[in-house]
Amino acid sequence: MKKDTRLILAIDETDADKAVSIAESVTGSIDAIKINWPLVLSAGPEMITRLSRISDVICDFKVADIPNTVKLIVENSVSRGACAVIVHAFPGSDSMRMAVDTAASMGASIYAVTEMSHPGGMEFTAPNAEALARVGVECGAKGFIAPATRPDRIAAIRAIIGDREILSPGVGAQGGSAASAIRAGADYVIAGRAIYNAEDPRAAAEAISEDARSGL
Ligand code: NUP
Repeated sequence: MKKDTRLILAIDETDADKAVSIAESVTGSIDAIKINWPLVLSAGPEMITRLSRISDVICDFKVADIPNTVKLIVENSVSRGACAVIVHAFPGSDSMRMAVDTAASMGASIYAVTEMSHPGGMEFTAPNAEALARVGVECGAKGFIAPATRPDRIAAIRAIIGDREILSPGVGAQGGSAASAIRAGADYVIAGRAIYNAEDPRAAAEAISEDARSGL
């Protein structure tokens, strides 16, 4: 994955052609595209392949399952063109290790969710975020998801994971600041609605990326 703009676009736009045209319009202004269930369910898993011709694609499937099911989901995502898959750490180290080993055998990477960015993330993920990060470190995750809405928590996760990567969602629509997230230790910020709902997605992406880089 490039590390030029420090910005990952979350495309939760559910219209396939619109999603592709937004992806094309922001080429060069983002480092990767993250897709999630809304687009895959509405436009089909071939969207992974279609978007992977435009940019690196991270599948945010937040996989939380037994090792065999994790393996099948990661294999399928990577064989369709994903360079990385996001998984939950709470199913435990056997599931996490299976995710990491499966991705690694195909030249891809795994990112593990720690504390989630929405208010409900305080209920269950926040009290367990450090332990979730430790599972990811022990099992070889390439990086972690930590909330731009709570930059102090990015710093807390950074203290546990050393130089592994942090991708930070919650910028824009959820109220987080790109500069603060990067300043707290994130490598990349993730933004969705603030870009794909903007009148000029490219200009919106460039503004967020500039803000992110100002935090370096
Ligand atoms: O903690 C998380 N928060 C979060 O928003 C973990 C995530 N993976 N996400 C995802 O990031 C969320 O599912 C969505 O795809 C994107 C944020 O989108 P937006 O709030 O910028 O529109």
